[in-house]
Amino acid sequence: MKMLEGAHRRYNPLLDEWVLVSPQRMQRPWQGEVERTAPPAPPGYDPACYLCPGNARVGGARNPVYDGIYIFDNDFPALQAAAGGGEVDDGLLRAQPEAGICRVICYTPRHDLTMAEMPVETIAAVTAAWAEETRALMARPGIQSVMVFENRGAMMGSSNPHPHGQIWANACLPNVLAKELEQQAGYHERQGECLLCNYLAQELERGERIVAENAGFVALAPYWAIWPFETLVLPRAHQGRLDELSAEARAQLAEMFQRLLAKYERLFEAPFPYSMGFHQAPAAARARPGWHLHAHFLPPLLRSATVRKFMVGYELMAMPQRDLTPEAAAARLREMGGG
Ligand code: H2U
Ligand code: ZN
Repeated sequence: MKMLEGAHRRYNPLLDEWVLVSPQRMQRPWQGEVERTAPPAPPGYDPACYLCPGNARVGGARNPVYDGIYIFDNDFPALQAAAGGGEVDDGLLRAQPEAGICRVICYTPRHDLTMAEMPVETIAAVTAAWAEETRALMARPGIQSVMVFENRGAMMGSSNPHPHGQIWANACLPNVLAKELEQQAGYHERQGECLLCNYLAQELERGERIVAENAGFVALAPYWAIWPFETLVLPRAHQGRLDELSAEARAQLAEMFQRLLAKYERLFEAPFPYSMGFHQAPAAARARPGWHLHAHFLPPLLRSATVRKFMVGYELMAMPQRDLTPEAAAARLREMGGG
């Protein structure tokens, strides 16, 4: 396939949006420069951490002395089960109550581990908990979608290094899921095939953006990636939701996450900041059969753990732009070992 060497835009079929790519600005190869600011390793248990076993939370509750995974309702939830108050529908001024549930999931009692450092069995237990939460929350009346996500590192606004993620379940469809639904369902209605199954087949054939593969999952730098080292993790089989994965597939997902995160840590030579989230099929009837489960990893970093990319100026006002091509980013991540 042709590789465009000058400024060009690439199409994101999941969002029906374009990204500006300017490879001519990256003439020089990767210099491997690293500004080391590795913070001191945190302790295994931190008496001041609101997520460690046995500790008091900010909201007043106390965590049990848990020894596996611990999940609780967020003490400061952005969504509330009983949102009320009626609608505002006044010309261009519109508002609707938004009901939902926010949960916090601690992956392990160990305060000091990153997911890259956890045994694959521990990550597999986390994938089982994500699946169970998805099943239980989707079964609640009125819930449209369950978003499993993680903010890691102070740069992404996560104040606490304790390995944890969040789960938000909404009664309305969040913006990004609404766009992905339109795109995936629309593609399936037109072509009679799955957008991401077809995309994955094309990427596997080309190979140049593949980062890692195992029997069940593929991690790749999407053709239309916005963030320098953005990746997409896809099941090879057409699956819609986390709770539809077999135990074997969940173990494969855990292995893929461990491998991908270890690559990122080697690339940046430090535990690195990122946002990760699963896009799983919402309850809407239109979501099936076109929706293909996937996870996005969006690290804000450019060259090292301290050089970040900001989405500002033209990117904030017009469209996202990148210099490093996704092909070059995938090659860097592939080189980081662990295949
Ligand atoms: P991050 O994943 O961005 O670090 O956020 C942690 C969440 O933990 C955040 O949503 C919640 C915050 O509301 N939290 C509690 O539920 N209880 C606490 O005692 C502190 C933080
Ligand atoms: Zn802790």
